[in-house]
Amino acid sequence: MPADSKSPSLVRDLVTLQGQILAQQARHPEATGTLSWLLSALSISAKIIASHVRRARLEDVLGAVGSSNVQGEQQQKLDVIANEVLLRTLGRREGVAIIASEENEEPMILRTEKDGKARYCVLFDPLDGSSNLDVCGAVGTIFSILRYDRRAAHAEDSLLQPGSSQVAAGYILYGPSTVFTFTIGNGVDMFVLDPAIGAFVHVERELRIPASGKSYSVNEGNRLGFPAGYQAYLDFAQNNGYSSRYAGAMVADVHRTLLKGGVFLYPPTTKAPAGKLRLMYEANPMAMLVEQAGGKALAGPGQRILDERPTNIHQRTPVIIGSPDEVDLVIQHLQASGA
Ligand code: AHM
Ligand code: MG
Repeated sequence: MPADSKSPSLVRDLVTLQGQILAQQARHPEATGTLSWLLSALSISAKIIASHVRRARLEDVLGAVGSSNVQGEQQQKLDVIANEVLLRTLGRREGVAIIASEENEEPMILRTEKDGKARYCVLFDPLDGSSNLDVCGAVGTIFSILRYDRRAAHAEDSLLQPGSSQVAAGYILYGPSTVFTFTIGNGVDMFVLDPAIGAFVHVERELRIPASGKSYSVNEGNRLGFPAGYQAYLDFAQNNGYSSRYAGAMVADVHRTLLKGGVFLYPPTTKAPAGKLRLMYEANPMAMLVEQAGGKALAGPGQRILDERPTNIHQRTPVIIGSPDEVDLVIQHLQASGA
């Protein structure tokens, strides 16, 4: 029976993550397929981590391991599991030269032969927002891919590139659905895992963030420790009908901001004067995604996150990220207060 607009169809026009990656690769005849292979490793890792997250209570892997990570923060059992999954899955791909994880003090230098096939460094936060796990809240994985610089004097120096050099970046949100969002620098694509067929299905092509949105996302419990400009912005937002939305997991908060508009903030505080979030594992990849979707990502007035020059792979940065009009409003308040 010919399909018409009224008859419901059981067979959707499915584009999977794998299909989309191969289609993008085909548009670049010079491509070797190495990046596609990495993205496919990330998608397999995402499916494995999603299944652990879903079964966490049943597998008795909730709670802390009792150790701290390099940031001095309590590691959850699932932080360790997600880290292992990514290290193993990516570590086997011969295109990967170096892996750096928020959970490991030192990067893993895997393959650095000058004439070898290794071309990329992969950095990730394996399970962002993991303190949400115990209460069945959303968590995520964030990744950033940099080109491996064979000319660097020390292999690790290859990692210390500004975010503007990222080749690809993305996140996986483990929520009511598992969502895979990424960019290779030509727009943002979004996929949702269809558990019935075990594949990520394309749901958004060239996603655009709304130009504005009356919603701010920040841990207001820290408000008294924020610089005056942030407090002035919050006064402005509250006097102008804004909603407050904060999941406590950057992936969930940035995901909502990308779809609905608004601004996500992690300001400097008196306790953490450089902010809490990590430049290379969290801020850079999210900044690339949001800019690719038409948004803005700054650390302060005139400080584009993607232009920050890292000196340490674990360094932190303040984050003001979201709809362009809303980021501008925050910056105006920071400038007015002399911040
Ligand atoms: P994590 O990587 O240790 O999970 O910490 C990062 C998380 C972000 O996902 C979230 O935005 C922020 O920390 C929440 O911090 P806070 O509890 O201070 O609001
Ligand atoms: Mg994190």
